[in-house]
Amino acid sequence: MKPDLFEAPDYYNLDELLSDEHKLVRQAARDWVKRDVSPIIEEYAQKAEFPEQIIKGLAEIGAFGPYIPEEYGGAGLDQISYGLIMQEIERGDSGVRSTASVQSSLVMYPIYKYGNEEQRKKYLPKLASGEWMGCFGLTEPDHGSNPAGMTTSFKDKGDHYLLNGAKMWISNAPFAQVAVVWAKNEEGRIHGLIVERGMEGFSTPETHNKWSLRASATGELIFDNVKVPKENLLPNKSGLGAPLGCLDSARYGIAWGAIGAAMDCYDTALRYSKERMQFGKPIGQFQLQQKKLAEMITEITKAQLLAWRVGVMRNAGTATSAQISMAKRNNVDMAINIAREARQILGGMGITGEYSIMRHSMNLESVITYEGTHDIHLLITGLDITGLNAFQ
Ligand code: TGC
Ligand code: FAD
Repeated sequence: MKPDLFEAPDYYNLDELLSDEHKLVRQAARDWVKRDVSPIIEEYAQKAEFPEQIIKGLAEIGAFGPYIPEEYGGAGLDQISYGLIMQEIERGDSGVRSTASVQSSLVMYPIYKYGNEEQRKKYLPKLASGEWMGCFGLTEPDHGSNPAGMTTSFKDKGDHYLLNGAKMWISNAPFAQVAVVWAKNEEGRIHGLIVERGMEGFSTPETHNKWSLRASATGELIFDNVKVPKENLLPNKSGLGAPLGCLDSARYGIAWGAIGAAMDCYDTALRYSKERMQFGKPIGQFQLQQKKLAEMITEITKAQLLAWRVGVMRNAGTATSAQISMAKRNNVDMAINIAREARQILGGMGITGEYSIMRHSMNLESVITYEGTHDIHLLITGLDITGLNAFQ
């Protein structure tokens, strides 16, 4: 792969909206991606393997629990810093950002928000340091967009719960020590349970043959009469709103992360367009290529403003789920379109692993599907503005 020459675009001087702390946090993440991710990521994506050696670095840049209070091992940062960290990581690779998103928003967040003090103290510091990795089990083979229909269930057996069922498409599953699993009790109410690797009847087979997110490990969670200690139930929230509340946090991170992937594609294509000569001119001098590049920077700038504004509202505690959905949907769509256009600017070279664009493009096919598909987020906006439910 070519050396990482990335220079971040900032067409509207949006840095003026950031504090010194935001810029420091971003710089640390950016430096780390250049040093520890860019040189190895193509090779790991090609061999479809998660680079476990990056876990320590992710913890050091504050990517595990950026907004979790420091007393639990988190970085105690605000939502803009969290977003900027996700942007920088996904600039390197969406799969690496997935690992961080899941650990922070889908494992640490529910334990922090819905767990008791004992659970927070037991799990959060180890998850923040990367000593333990976590995964989040909501999706099932027959219930993806409609998680309310889940069939994974648990029964109260007096001194423990007995868990049965299966989850599918679970990021980090093959190596996670801890799984936050959503399952129904005997009354059909959804609860979160912390399941640990090593519990009898719990297995995590890896999902192979992915053409997308190849540097992220994906797997299933199988529960065959797993005895879960009663103290592993998250006591402070139940119902579908509990897992969906975690998704708000992760979807917000993705809205920023997608900007990173788009920036990387744009920056690569811009540089290439000034170096690649055809018909005696740099291809960037042709209007057709300029149109692509000009539209890319316009869309990136709009996406940056959207993400920043949602971040401000999240800091104030006023962002609605529907507002977050709009940002996730818009920004991922923006990134996938930019990846496609940028790939064309590179001609044949664009399909090779010499450049990051094709990898981003393939990764974004997962990003536009997980955490709620492109369609589902549109329907969330539709419901919000009309008051009419078009899901069912
Ligand atoms: P609905 O009746 O609308 O809602 C049920 C209850 O949940 C509440 N709620 C929310 N709460 C917090 N945050 C949200 N975003 C919420 N959305 C809804 C709602 O108020 C209600 O509460 P209550 O108290 O009245 O019961 O539920 P529905 O069954 O009609 O479904 C709505 C729908 C389709 C929008 C929802 O199911 C959905 O978002 N589906 C998409 C599923 C999804 O996003 N799955 C993601 C799995 S995790 C993942 O992909 C990780 S990838 C990670 C990585 O690698 O980065
Ligand atoms: P389906 O729900 O079957 O949807 C298929 C198509 O139908 C989509 O186009 C969808 O938009 C459309 N559709 C569905 N319902 C409607 C409707 N009401 N109206 C109109 N169109 C509709 N899940 C986890 O729980 N944890 C994870 O860590 C995780 N990681 C993932 C990693 C990867 C790489 C991938 C690909 C997925 C991951 N997921 C995870 C699962 C992901 O959240 C689901 O794939 C996603 O929610 C969609 O579900 P589905 O794949 O079952 O598609």
